Amino acid sequence: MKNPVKVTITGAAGHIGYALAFRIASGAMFGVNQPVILRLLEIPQALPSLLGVGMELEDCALPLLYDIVLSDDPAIGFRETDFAILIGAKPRSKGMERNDLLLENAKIFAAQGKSINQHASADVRVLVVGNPANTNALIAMSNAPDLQPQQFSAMSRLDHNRTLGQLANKTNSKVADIRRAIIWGNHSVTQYPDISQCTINGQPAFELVSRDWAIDHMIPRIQRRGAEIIEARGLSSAASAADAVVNHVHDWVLGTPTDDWISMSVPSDGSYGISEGIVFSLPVTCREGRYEIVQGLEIDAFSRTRLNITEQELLSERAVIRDLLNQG
Ligand code: NAX
Repeated sequence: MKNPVKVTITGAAGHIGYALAFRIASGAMFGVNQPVILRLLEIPQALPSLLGVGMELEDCALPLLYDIVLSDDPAIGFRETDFAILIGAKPRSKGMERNDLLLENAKIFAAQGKSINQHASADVRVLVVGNPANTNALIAMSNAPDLQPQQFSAMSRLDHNRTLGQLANKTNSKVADIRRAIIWGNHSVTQYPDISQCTINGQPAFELVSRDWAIDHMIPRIQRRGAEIIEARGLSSAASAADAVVNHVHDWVLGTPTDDWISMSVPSDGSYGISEGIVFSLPVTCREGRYEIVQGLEIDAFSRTRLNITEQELLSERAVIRDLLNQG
């Protein structure tokens, strides 16, 4: 057996954390030959519940799970960790304005960025899930000056998977036969789910569905899928979000298939004319634990308009939390 990888989950007693921990510990993220140590981090009020999660993990007697650390201290939670999955965030409460939510979360992610910088493995990979995920990732990254920006990402894989699901459903095809979906931009209602590059069994998606269907039905549905789930379940997406976390980290570490790419929110490097200094969802391929932004895709006038809208939203989010950037 290999040496265990250490994985920190913040907000581990929450809905997504609860759905995620067991999947990581059973081998879904890194494969069935890779042992793991889980470092589960919570706020003090949630420690009793976290203790219960720890007990259940123990009761699974999972052969790959070498150790479980439960803590409310980031210095312990992030100690020498290889993967930091930042799920814990402040939810929007009644009467809270969007900017208040941004600022409240900015404080959490600035502190966590500093702590990761100080305590995590030098090669740590960070995935931010807690909303507003893209801007939280930007804050964490800019508060970790000893780490490379490329070690930070935010999750748009759930939106990517939702796009595959919708397209498979509409075309009566299998998800496994679809390639090259893209989520551009922010994990929010301005995101742009793009199927213009998609193929289904090698055939361009736009030979099987109309552009009008994509514009009038698919795009708005993906953009508002989170709300649709809440309406149906009375709770927000948890299992599907945990599954997307597994997919995101799995592909980042173990690589993407040769004929496909995935969507990851990563620090913009100016590709596709997107401003640098924001965390933007883009198509990427992964090899040997590193991602590379797919280059050279054609951006038509419709796509450009959509890219601009979501870019502007991220720039305005950044303006709200500007004071918390580069505090490292
Ligand atoms: P829950 O409220 O069930 O759980 C959040 C947990 O985080 C709680 O147990 C809380 O005690 C803990 N927490 C809060 N602040 C913390 C801190 N500073 N350190 C450690 N733990 C802390 O929410 P859940 O349904 O699990 O969702 C978590 C986050 O994921 C939310 O911000 C949500 O909006 C976001 N989502 C992001 C998605 C994405 O695709 N990027 C999709 C799913 C989800 O909506």
